Amino acid sequence: MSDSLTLTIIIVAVVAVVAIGVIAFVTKGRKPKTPYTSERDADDVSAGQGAQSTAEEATSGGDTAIAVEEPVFPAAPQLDVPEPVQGRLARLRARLTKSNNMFSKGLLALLSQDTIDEDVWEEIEENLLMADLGTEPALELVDALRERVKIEGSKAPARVKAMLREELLKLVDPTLDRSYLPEPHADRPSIIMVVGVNGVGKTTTIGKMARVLVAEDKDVLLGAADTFRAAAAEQLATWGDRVGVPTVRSDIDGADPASVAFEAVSAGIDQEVDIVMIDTAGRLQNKVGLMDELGKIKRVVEKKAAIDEVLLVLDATTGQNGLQQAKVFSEVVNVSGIVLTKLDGTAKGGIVVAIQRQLGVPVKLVGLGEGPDDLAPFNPEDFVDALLEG
Ligand SMILES: Nc1nc2c(ncn2[C@@H]2O[C@H](COP(=O)(O)OP(=O)(O)OP(=O)(O)O)[C@@H](O)[C@H]2O)c(=O)[nH]1
Ligand SMILES: [Mg+2]
Repeated sequence: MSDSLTLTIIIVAVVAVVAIGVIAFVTKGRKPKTPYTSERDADDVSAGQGAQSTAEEATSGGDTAIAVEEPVFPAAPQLDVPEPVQGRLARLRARLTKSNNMFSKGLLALLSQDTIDEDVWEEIEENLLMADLGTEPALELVDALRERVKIEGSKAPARVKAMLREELLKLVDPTLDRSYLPEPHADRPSIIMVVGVNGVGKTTTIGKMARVLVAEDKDVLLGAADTFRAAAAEQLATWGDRVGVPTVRSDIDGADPASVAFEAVSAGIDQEVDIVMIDTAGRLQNKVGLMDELGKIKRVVEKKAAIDEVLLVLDATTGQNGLQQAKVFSEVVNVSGIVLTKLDGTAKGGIVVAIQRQLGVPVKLVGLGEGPDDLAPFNPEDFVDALLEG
């Protein structure tokens, strides 16, 4: 073998080694941020194959070693990019307007009258009750307004509106802790359990929340512990799939919900996700059965990790009736926050105040429609503005 041939072989070999190194590095750098084994494994396999085929080309000799082509990876599923959460509550204004908001129309007109006599105050109180504010808060608001109108003597609409805003804000209570993201733990995910009667929007809310969390760069895992309804796990998994969030579910209909929840939390710990969200059934043969089931899920999950947050989902359109159901839940599980769904379908925004009063738990999120990003963190100031300007 001539010297020049040996030199050529050495050069080709060196170039091939460098090419393999470059491709392996580029592939690694491209890997999306995902902690989940299924996707990560698939990625690693394709990366490995890319490097291997390149190595084969390189060692087959001659020019092919230099003319390396980009490896072809299997197409990644097209994931949704959820909207940021900031400013979402502003949509409420438009949606309450559509449903003829009671606060803005009736109250302000009444309060701006030249003389507010006893009859008018009664009418104001009636308006507040019709907006689902609840008896006690309605009386408090009327008393506070009467007092202020008496002292200030001003009937200018702008002034009256400002007074109403302030008094409403007090009732909604801006001092409550409304953070819907539990404090992170160093060694395990945060666990959120979602409860509520059937049809209120639990599964939809978890789906929307998974999107919010993904938008906030959190790794999420869902647990389909509603095994009562056959299609429930599929519904949840579909939401998760859209944003690349995995769902732990059972293939067996009617499987023990507590074991599914336990498996989900275990998987969440193993996969080092930030948050595990557990969906639960809203309907069972009877109330006692439902409550027993929730109690069991909680006990079993807590063998692995404490539940950080129990979100109770309530449908705003059921008004005061929903409150009765809510009380039963709060007796079994320690509800730490309310998600008020379907606020887009009611003119009775006062239900926020009634719920917080009766349950002693803050509204943390509100549902504003059926769209995937129609879930907004609850903000008292924006909410009161939406009520008054609808
Ligand atoms: N307009 C409106 N519809 C909503 C909202 N949230 C949920 N929904 C709808 O309410 C219906 C029931 O929602 P689900 O999420 O299946 O309710 P669920 O509580 O999981 O019901 P079960 O699993 O049967 O207990 C669906 O048609 C949702 O699209 C909302 O904020 N606004
Ligand atoms: Mg459901």
